[in-house]
Amino acid sequence: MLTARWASLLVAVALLVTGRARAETVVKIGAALSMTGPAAAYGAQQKAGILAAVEQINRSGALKGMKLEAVVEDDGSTKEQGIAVFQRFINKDKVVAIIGPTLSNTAYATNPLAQAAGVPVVAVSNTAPKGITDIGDYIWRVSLTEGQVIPGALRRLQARLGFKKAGVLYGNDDAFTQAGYNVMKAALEAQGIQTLGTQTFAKPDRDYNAQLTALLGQKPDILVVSALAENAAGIVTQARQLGWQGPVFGGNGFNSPALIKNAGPAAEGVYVGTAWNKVSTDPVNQAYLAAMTARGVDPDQFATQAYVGVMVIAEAIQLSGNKGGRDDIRNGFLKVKELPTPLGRFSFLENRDGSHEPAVQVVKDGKFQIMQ
Ligand code: 1QQ
Repeated sequence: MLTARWASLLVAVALLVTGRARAETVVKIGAALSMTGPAAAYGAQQKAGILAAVEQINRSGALKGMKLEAVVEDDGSTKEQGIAVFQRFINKDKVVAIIGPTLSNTAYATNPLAQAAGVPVVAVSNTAPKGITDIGDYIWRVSLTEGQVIPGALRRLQARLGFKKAGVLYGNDDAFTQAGYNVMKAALEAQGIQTLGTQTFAKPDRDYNAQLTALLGQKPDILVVSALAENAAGIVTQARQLGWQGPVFGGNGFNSPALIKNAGPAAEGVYVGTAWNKVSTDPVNQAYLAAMTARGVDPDQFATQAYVGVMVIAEAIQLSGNKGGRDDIRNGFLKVKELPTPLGRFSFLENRDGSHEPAVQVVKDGKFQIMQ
């Protein structure tokens, strides 16, 4: 009788003969994403984008003899947890690249660790213009910065709506909301839009009535807000409750369907510059949408940017002669040019920030619609 040991040996021999047992080299990527805390609205979408891209690339066989594996960990939307996750990725999991962390605020604290260890980082949602890719030559970014999106979006919006006076509200305890505010302030000035008043809040705040009452009392034509999605929903809801019917222009924090879900009809008339034109008829975008739908995911900008983060890593591996080490990937990034992605043709700029065409969207009939 064939013993179990003999049977497994025979299977092993058969697999060797057919070549199927030849182990593929595993290329391990760490993803530090906010699954909990104030940025949790973005993390679930980012995870979905990463898993979809990893599965598609592995199935395509593009990385000959190699297989991508994503290790997803929760950065908790905080610097402290982000640092712990990065340390684990660098020293224990020995990943070859890191995607994330979700917030710029966290990235300021985590990315110097990766830079020092020579582990390439791909930021897929950090939009603070300064202090991210400046950290060093291992830090790269797919997400467009507020500086790349807001001035153009505000110009287009002013041409359409013709506003002249703004009330401004921003979060003063977060690197992204502060950086977004600085960009908004400069863009308003550059366009000759008068800022009647400026108010602040912090992430734990839930009541914005005092700030909104002060701003609305000055009779602005538009409210300009830099906030993460959770605060943004409360701000928009309370502004409508105070009788504000005018437009609200938000920064990147507003680019989440969580805003619409939580604010409901109050979100109608919210405008936001976005890195992703969801309705683009480009075949790469259409194929991406179909693949995500087949997985039961309705992707937002954050899912799409995370998906492109994995695509860019896979492209870098191929461009470095199908080598998947930390330096191979970093050196491969230097060669990524005009890569067709759902975000459009993607290239890295000399400062390692990303470059592609942005768009403007408006909440209409309960969903984001691209402003034509
Ligand atoms: C940042 C952001 C957030 C709104 C998205 C996660 O852009 O922290 O830079």
